[in-house]
Amino acid sequence: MVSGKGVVIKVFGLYYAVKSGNDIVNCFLRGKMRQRGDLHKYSDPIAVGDDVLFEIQDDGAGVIEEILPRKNVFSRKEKGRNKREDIIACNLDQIIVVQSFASPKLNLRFVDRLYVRGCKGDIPIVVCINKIDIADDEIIRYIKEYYKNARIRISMVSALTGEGIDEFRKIIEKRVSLFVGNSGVGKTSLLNYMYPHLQLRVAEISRSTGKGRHTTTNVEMIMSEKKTCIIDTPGLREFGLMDIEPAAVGNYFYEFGKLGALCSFQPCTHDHEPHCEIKRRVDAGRIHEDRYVSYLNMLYSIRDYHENLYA
Ligand SMILES: Nc1nc2c(ncn2[C@@H]2O[C@H](COP(=O)(O)OP(=O)(O)OP(=O)(O)O)[C@@H](O)[C@H]2O)c(=O)[nH]1
Ligand SMILES: [Mg+2]
Ligand SMILES: [Zn+2]
Repeated sequence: MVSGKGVVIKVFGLYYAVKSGNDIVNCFLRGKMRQRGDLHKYSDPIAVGDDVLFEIQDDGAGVIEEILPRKNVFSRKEKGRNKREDIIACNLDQIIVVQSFASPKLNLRFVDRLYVRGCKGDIPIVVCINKIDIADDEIIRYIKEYYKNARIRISMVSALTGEGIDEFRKIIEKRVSLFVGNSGVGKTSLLNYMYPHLQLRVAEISRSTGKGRHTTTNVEMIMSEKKTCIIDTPGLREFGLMDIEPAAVGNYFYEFGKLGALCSFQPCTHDHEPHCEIKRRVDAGRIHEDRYVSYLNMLYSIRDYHENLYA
């Protein structure tokens, strides 16, 4: 019996593709692993990015015997008490939130939600805004204004012309990065531009907005040179923030940060309380109003969820 250690690079049904050295071994999971208490809350106990120990049986089939401890887990949970968590990937160095300036339309609230999700899981976030070739100065200025003082790293690039890619490449080199973003923003196109030998499948140029159809259908880890690992995902639309307390949401907005201590009410959620320092700064134009609205949006959806849960 041959045994080995590897990393899960793709999940398909009950099978897992495990990369070990230069080999890819198709494995299934030893039954007892599905019974393990700590993994029971997940819809699938193993995900892309997992380090595993496996054995190859005499009949040639690979069997995963052990999942090694995880550095972190990026998961998604649907609303509802009995829903299990889907792990999207684990053992990440960073999450790259990919957006496009247009087609599909820029969605900074989505970025903000993912940012909070990542912070909560202690995973650094980098924002990459693609298709700068079709951007005008106004939208570029808007994005910079929106995130002023937010301490969020933003890379503006084009997978078509290559603008900004050299700098972006430095961010992902030698790290394990998860690419997330709605369908059509160009996640796979960026990977193809940087690593042309991969020849990953992207949407046809003729497809207009990317809504409703996914070109990438599986989460998959792509290895490239110099220990760079990238995990491409199908367009991700929703993920919950239900495990965050309403009063803690503001802590994830860096530019609100320490100001919260100056609010008269404690704890302050910066929406209805009088003499709120955050609201004062929004009125004075020091925090972007749309970013504040994005905060309120998150606060209300989390609050709604908590209220309905205990109602
Ligand atoms: N103008 C312009 N178009 C781009 C750029 N990058 C990608 N596109 C186009 O955007 C469309 C979608 O690209 P994909 O790479 O398939 O997008 P994706 O994010 O991987 O989408 P899913 O796999 O469905 O999640 C394609 O038609 C690309 O040609 C860019 O930098 N500029
Ligand atoms: Mg894709
Ligand atoms: Zn306040």
